[in-house]
Amino acid sequence: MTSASDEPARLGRRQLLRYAGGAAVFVAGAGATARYVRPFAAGQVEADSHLSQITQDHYMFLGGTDGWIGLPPTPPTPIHPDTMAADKGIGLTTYIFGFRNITELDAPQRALQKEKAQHSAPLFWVNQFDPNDVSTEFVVDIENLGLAVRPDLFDEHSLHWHGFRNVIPFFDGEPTGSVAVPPGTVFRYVYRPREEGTYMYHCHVEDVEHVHMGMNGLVFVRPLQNSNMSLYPSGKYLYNDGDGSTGYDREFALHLSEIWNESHWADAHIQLPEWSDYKVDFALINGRTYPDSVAPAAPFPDGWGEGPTGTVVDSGGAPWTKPYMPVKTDVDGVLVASPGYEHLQYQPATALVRCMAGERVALRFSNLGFKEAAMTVDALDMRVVGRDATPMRGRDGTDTSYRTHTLNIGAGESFDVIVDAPPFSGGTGSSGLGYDMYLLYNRSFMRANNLAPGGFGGQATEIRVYPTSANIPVQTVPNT
Ligand SMILES: [Cu+2]
Repeated sequence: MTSASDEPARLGRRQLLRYAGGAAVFVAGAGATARYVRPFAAGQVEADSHLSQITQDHYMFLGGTDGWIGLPPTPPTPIHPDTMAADKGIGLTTYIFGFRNITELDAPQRALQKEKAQHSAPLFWVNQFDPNDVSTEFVVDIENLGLAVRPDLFDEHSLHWHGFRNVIPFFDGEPTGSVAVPPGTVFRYVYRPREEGTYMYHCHVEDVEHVHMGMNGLVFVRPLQNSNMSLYPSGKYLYNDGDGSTGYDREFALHLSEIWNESHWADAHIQLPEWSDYKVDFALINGRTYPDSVAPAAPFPDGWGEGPTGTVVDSGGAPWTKPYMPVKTDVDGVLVASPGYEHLQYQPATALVRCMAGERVALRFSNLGFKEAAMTVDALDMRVVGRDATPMRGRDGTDTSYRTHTLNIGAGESFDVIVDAPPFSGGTGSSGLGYDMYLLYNRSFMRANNLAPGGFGGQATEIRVYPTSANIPVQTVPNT
């Protein structure tokens, strides 16, 4: 931990000389501070002295590579399912580029994650920057692991935090205006997230291709107001509202993306797609189509599980405090699938919304498909309290929140909504499910099917409202 008084002043000439002999690059950030970032060889992360100052709740390490995901396989066409994926035998269908969370892997494990990307990119969350405590900076390292299926390519990757309003160009990830990360190297991004709300991130290298191929995900910033129990009992808020109006009991991050089969097949088979032919074959939530979207998340890491005092706790009852989703990996550092859902091995996030009657449920939406999504829930109001990481307030503080059944979410837009879970009605219909089910779906029919007969699919998930007697544990991790 460092305090504001420990914060280094502008770099002196001596420091500059010390670093300038290598590949170091210096950046004078906004304001009076300076920070260094430097590319360094893969495997050298542990040796970096700066890392020792970073606490684990403010740090993440992402790997960028290629991989395969499993989407509905029917009806077969020459390009879907991709025969190269089908050969893997667990229901994989589609080639992707993507990110992986490699924070907890050692160097030998990280080296094995080539061709093991996931989609969507790992969900992570950040506390709003506290100007009185520079240790609340958030640090993300990215290692470019290379592309296993396309060794002919030497594509760089980067991290663009979409919507971040005060990023210095050096950390913006747009490769012609700043820098990108070549294969075999690691680059460090440093953020001071001053505006709370829901954002998204993606690779910005050849971005039409890399974003669409899967290098996109959701990131959100928790407000400094959090843990103030006097405005809302849970002490959890979407914004620094000052009045508890954005307080919630449970939160769910729902990231929208799209798959155009032809481009994915073309990248795997050394062909060039014609991007003006773009169309949406599969529309996804958290990297999955319905009903996979309501299938279980990937298993928790060993020693972690669902407990009475927090949704994700270790065997001693301590809650998960790391700033990203807990997922289990095997001895090689590879993602582990839930039993029976082997085709979702590289799509670890669920989009299921689970709550109890009377609770306030926060839904964080972001869209990094190329098309607008009309996300609809017919029987429940969604109260829109934030948009593009901005609270629904006029300049004079006027409340501009509104209620709707449909959110029209354009590409690159985010919405924060709160749903008041209605009283339990005894279970949906005569199904005896034990919960009331409300479908949350894209009302465009072309986005709400799986290119096959068989009813609803595509960009849809379920809101399941249980009776309070269900005693669902207090949530410590989103989407649980
Ligand atoms: Cu990339």
